Amino acid sequence: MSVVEINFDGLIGPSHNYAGLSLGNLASARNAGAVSQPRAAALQGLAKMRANIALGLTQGLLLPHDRPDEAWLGELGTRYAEAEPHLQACALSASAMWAANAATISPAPDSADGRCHLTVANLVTMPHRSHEWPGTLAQLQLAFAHDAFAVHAPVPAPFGDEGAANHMRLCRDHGAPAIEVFVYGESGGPFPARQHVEASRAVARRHGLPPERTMFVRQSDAAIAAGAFHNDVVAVANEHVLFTHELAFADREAVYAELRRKLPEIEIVEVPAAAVSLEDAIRSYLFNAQLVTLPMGDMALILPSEARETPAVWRWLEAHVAGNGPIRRLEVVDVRQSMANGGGPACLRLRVVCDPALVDPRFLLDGRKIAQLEALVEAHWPEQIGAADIGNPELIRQIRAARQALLEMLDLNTLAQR
Ligand code: SUG
Repeated sequence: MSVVEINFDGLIGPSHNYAGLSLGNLASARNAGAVSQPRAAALQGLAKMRANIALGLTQGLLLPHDRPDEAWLGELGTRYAEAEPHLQACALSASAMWAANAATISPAPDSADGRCHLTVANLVTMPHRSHEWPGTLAQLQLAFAHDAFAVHAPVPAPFGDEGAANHMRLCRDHGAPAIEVFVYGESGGPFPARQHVEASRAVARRHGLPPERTMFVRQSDAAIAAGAFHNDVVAVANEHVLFTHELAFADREAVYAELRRKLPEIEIVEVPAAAVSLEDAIRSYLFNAQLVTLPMGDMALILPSEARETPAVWRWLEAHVAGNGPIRRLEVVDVRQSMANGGGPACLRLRVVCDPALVDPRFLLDGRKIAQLEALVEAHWPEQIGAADIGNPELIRQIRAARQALLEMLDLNTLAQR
């Protein structure tokens, strides 16, 4: 089997809730204290995975982590039952669902040693995400145990790294050497810039990327200030297409010129601010879409329903598809439960270009396995979690039992403590 792009989606965990933990993520702040629906959330995510398989795409899975994270609380000198509410919320967060933040991937064609390199993100900027990395590392070490892969531990603090959400590959086709674009932030006014350029440079060095095929691009301060806490909220790339908002980058002319010089066949599809404001782009998550190549070679954009409900966004998309642009097809998915925490279709997936035969099959999905997962979620995931439930021991018992049932179903009990 040749090299393909696999989308590994994070299964939305049984502890999914709205604690308003992410400064600079407007949806998370807006929904702080709302009642979440973990069961419906996980089913929405699974429906997206099923739809992508139906499109002919290769689908993988990453698992929710062991929550609440007692190991992390232990390092802080406490336990869940005794911790203050804000630490309880951080320990309980299901934020590992946003697999685009799990790691940065440089596929084999891009690296000097011909291996596919994966660096787990440290996510140090947000306390509730800073303890994801050990669980992610454990899963990636299992899934990518073949020596065609090199799985790296995170870049050390204080250099914040948020993984593939700030990384784009541009290339003739998935199997060809790519220009890897690392997008970093410097300041977003009241909001933190989560991706540090030193972290991006470290990842590129570890992955053995040739300098002539690597770019470090500064995200615009305006984008961060408007709520684009990751680059994948304002831009997405697939093969030779860059789909971006006009205000995504600090110096767009220089970025486009360098990209055109490095990859002459590039198509840059820029959405002008006059057609779609940054505000509409961020509210609708137009760019947090999965831009994918279908088996027949044409490109589809897998969008959240919020994009269809935002008039300026939908108008722009319909005009693009009616014209001669590279995006030929629009697929709308309902991931509202994740969207309400600022996670769209693209946040939920980690892309790895490789031969699927080299991946541990326990992390790969087909329709039958998705049906089993749906039944498991129906049986075990809590129906809802409100702010007052966070300290409820019965809820915690249910969350742990749900994950345990998942590990047993997938034959992944070795992840029990992670
Ligand atoms: O890191 N939300 C996530 C959303 C991540 C989206 N990922 C990408 N854009 N790739 C975040 O801000 C909210 C959790 C809470 O508020 O309970 C949260 O962590």
